[in-house]
Amino acid sequence: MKEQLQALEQEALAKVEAASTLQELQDVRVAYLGKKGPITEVLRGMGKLSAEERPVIGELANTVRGNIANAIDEKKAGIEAEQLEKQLAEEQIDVTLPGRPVAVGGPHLLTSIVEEIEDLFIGLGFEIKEGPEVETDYYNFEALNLPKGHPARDMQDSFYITEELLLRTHTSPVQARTMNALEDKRPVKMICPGKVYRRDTDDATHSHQFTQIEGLYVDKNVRMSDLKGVLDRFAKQMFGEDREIRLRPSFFPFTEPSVEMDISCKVCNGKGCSVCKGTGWIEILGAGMVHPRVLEMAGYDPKEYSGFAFGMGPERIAMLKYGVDDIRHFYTNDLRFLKQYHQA
Ligand code: 2U9
Repeated sequence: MKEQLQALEQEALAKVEAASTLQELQDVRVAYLGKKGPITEVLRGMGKLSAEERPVIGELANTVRGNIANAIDEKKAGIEAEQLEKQLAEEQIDVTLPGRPVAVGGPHLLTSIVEEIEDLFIGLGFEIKEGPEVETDYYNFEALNLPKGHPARDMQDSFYITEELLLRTHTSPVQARTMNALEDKRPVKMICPGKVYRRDTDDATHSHQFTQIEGLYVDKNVRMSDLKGVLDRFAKQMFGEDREIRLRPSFFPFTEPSVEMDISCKVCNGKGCSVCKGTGWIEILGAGMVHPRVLEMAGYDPKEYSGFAFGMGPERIAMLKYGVDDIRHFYTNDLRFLKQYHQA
């Protein structure tokens, strides 16, 4: 039995030595020291031994078991140290390497243009107001002198949600709401930038969703000359101090009289070219004196108060200012387009 135990020890120690992974080591531990292992087996047969032999074999069996366990522990520590070393070598960080560049975004061209226009009008004393994109029929149309049956209210032109609710087709309801909400009918001097929606087929110059900036100034004695002065400042600050403006008669249901404003073409300086289609002028925005009925519906006495209003499309302003040839560029988010307009 003594030889048997010594042979087992040699065999187990050789397997421990040969093990190269923690799993192999664990297998050796189970095979030799486990409940069903050969050493346990030997100990079980001790009953058959003589009284003199029993303590000797018992002690030897414990020694053998201890030696194997120690060898396993030692080998385990060795394998673990090796693995740690390997892992540390693999995960080594070279702190002297330069960092990877982080891609930094920038404002969208449309955002920049809207902010530029906002800053310009804040400088002229206008406040910025915003309102809901889902509007009532009343504020989107009725309050703006677009009574039921008016062609602009056509289901074909607007995104209706219910009979009474629709996606706003312009930002004008924000002005109507602002005037209406004032109990004491104070002067109003505001611009409202925001998204608007129309049932249009998208092409190079049309989008079913686009942006508007509208302005309103209501006070006592507001005149057409005030409108002209504000628009002239806007045109010069936006497109260059050497720009001229001209106002042409037009029609909008919410203004009377109504005008459209052109600026002199920057490309040809008014001589006529392909950009201005030979006219020397480029249309920029619409405007007019607020219709007395619109003032009245908002609770302002048109005999006491008057006002001017204007509306423009920032996409169009950006297209003219930066030579963008397709309105869809603003909405398809091609980085090759957008990156051209990021300031460093
Ligand atoms: C109130 C009273 C009057 C807003 C106005 C325009 C003229 C205009 C268009 C320009 C191009 C819209 O972006 S566009 O498609 N707008 O020409 N808008 S006057 O007049 C108002 C608004 C609110 C209470």
